[in-house]
Amino acid sequence: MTTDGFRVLGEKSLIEYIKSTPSLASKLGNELNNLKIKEVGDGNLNFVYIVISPSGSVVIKQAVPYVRLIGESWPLAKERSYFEATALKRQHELCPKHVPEVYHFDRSMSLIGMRYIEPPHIILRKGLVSGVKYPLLAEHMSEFMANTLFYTSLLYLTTTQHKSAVAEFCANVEICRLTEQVVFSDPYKISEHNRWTSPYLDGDAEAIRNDKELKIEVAELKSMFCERTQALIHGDLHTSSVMVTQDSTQVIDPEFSFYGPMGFDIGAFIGNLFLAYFAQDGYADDRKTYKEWIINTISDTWNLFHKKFTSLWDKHKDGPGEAYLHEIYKDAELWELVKQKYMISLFHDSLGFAAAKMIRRIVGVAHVEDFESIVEPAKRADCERHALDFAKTLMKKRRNFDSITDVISAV
Ligand code: ADP
Ligand code: SR1
Ligand code: MG
Repeated sequence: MTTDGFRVLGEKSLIEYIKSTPSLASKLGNELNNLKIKEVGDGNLNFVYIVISPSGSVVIKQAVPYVRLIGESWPLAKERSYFEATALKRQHELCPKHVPEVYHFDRSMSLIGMRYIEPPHIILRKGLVSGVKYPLLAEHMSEFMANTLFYTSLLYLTTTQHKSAVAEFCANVEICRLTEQVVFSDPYKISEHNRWTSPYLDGDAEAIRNDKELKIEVAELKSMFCERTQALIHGDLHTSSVMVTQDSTQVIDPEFSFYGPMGFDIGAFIGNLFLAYFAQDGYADDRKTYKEWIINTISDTWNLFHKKFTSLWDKHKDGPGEAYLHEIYKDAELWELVKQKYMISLFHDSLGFAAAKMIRRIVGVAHVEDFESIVEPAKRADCERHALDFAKTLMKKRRNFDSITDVISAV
């Protein structure tokens, strides 16, 4: 045990912990003698245990003070767990259908107890690799993003409420710095952590490091990420942060949350769907119609988000939000113009961040199963190169796209 009361739990000590924690024991019906425990943490950072008793279940997630993917040589504040628990609770309030309930949080142990998202839920990325269609995905994800982003922005909050929330989440600084490094910096320079499908992509990785136009664009995106406190964002909304069935979508893992640019979440989700799209050509079976489904899902996600977000804005136009005071913007034509300007700028931000998230997964430290599951390196590199080329165009030319249909045409 460290002086701050933190100790890393294993399966045995976890049972003792649960026995002495009524809020967890009660979720297991207080039947604690034959618990089934399984560590399932396949993410990059933390340990996750599924705990099942004859009459209940719970998931326990513990942050350790380093990056699990790399090991203890890469320290990372375990205090990220506080921000994950706080964001999970807030997002659950704003979108209860799509965010698991938090049952318990222990700050000194960096430990969260939450709802077990039971099978047949699987991680969305795995479904995308297997070629499974999720007909409600765009509907659900647009709902999650519209609710969590709108209600935590100045379109809904007063500047006093917003500033105090911004101040609280500013302390999640270490994890933001990790994103600054691995998304916006490392892929554009030589870094010991970078890797790619070598030797096939050696030239492509070097071309990124020498691309002046791209570097100018990524600097703009990085400064937006660091400076813009637009809303409480999830901060890591890729396809492994979403669990799905045919009729349910659950968003997990908001430990990267802070007040940042909304486009970072929208871009993360859309960018990871594009990665899934470009990976399809590397799989053995025919994925033609599946690729069409992914493209339609990208398009529906943005269009539905646009519709839901602007509806919330209309609904609350004379509410507490202090960004656009009703008294000033009540003229119908002006109101439409204001919304159009806001949404097109958010669209361009989202495309830029989508591109940055794609590039980092191909030439940076953390890769994705979509490509990693393509065993033959030459084939994998071909798919990755198509994705990289598209991402570079998207980042550089994002302001030229007027609609998601234009973007799809460019694919
Ligand atoms: P990390 O922060 O390390 O990325 P995640 O939160 O992504 O960890 O969780 C890692 C894995 O644990 C997920 O891929 C998922 O399989 C499983 N998991 C996490 N939370 C839950 C949950 N509430 N219910 C069921 N499985 C979960
Ligand atoms: C060392 S980078 C690890 C990555 O995993 C998380 O899911 C985030 O995307 C982070 O960038
Ligand atoms: Mg994760």
